[in-house]
Amino acid sequence: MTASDDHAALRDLASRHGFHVLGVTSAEPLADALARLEAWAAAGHAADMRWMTRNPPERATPRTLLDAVRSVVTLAVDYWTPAPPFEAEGRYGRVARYAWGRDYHDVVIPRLRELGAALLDVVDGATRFAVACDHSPILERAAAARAGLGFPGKNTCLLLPRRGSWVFLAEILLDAELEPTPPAPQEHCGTCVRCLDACPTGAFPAPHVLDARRCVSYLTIEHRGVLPRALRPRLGPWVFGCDDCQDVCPFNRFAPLSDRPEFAPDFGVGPRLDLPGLLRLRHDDAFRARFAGTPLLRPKRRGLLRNAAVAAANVGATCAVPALVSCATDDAEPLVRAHALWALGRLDAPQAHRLAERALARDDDGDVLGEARALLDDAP
Ligand code: B12
Ligand code: SF4
Ligand code: SF4
Repeated sequence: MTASDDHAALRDLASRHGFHVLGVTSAEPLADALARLEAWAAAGHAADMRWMTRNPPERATPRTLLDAVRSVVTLAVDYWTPAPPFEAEGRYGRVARYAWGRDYHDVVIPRLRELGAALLDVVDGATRFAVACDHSPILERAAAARAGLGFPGKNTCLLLPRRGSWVFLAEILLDAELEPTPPAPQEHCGTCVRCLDACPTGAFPAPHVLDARRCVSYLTIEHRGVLPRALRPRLGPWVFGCDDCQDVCPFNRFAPLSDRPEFAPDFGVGPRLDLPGLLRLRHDDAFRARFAGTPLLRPKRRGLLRNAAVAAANVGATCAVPALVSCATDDAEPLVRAHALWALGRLDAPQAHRLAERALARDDDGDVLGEARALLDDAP
């Protein structure tokens, strides 16, 4: 393949390695996106994700990942699979679609490496490549937008023509020059504001800007500490991630069915989790065994049980009261004890008050004591 390459041949090769969309952009820094990232970081919208704010120019410069980079191949993988509409039925918490099956990093990254090696065979002058998917310091949406894969929605997700946003993004950086793919057909959100209206926590201070401090996805996956008390009721049934701003997007009506079986519910936890069962996972080993190979390991047991306690209160899961009592009484993690107390305050107030008094007498963790005091202060 020559430098004035054949994009159709590249697309064919990518599709044989499991990638549904391919674009190419130059190795130039992503200047506009850098300005947006810097403004986002300066406004505090990155919350506690310090890796996002430590060195913005690095994330906007493809050379960070491969010194000799000359082209960036951007890729998208469909992950939409069908499922019945979510029903909490007074006992289930909700899982974001991207996490229904196997952890996408484990599925996508090995295929990226294989495709990278295949590109070395066919692209003239290519001798080295680097791969990126999610964790690497590169602004993936901005790189993909510049390669013409799609356009940024008001919900900040990259929307792909005829696909929508249910895609994972990934990149292969190459030390050979490839012709960039043309920009995507001019499409945009127009006057639509459905995602802004649908966000349960008001996490969009403006169109195209997400404040992670209020985002359910951030709070349930990345945030390590206590969930802000005022936002807890707004987390609704979400126990891991959130799809509200994508579920309402009209572009997502066109999402094709993913042909990757690994993303289907059968390969992971599926769209909902039994909250009493989750709250009974009282040891880290049992937690790791239950969620091995899925993205739900990320918040660790203490984070997921924290979320489960809040979701249990929000969906009125009185069937989870015995498990919550046990968590509030003797879970090894203060984070779990604190949120279990809060949830019991909504589901079984007399029991919660007894446990709050017990905590004040016996617990020594500041978060648990704070939760116990708040419960007793709020008591009628
Ligand atoms: C940090 C992060 C998060 C944070 C912050 C999200 C955010 N909106 O910034 C949290 C934890 C909240 C999060 C949530 C989710 N994430 Co996330 N996340 C990332 C990560 C690691 C970095 C994103 C980032 O740089 N944010 C900083 C802001 C400033 O940049 P940005 O949102 O990318 O916006 C850029 C462009 O869109 C452009 N831009 C933005 N607005 C406008 C407007 C105009 C007019 C123009 C021209 C350009 C433009 O400039 C921006 C700066 O580069 C990326 C992976 C990566 N390495 O890039 C995945 C990534 C963005 N996440 C992804 C996913 C799947 C999700 C969730 C759907 C998961 C879920 N269901 O819970 C949600 C979606 C929430 C949402 N509405 O964004 C996918 C998104 C795929 C897609 N189609 O867009 C990515 C790309 C991971 C991947 N490899 O597939 N995520
Ligand atoms: S993921 Fe949920 S909480 Fe976050 S911005 Fe979208 S709708 Fe709002
Ligand atoms: S819901 Fe409407 S405004 Fe939001 S991203 Fe989709 S098209 Fe754009």
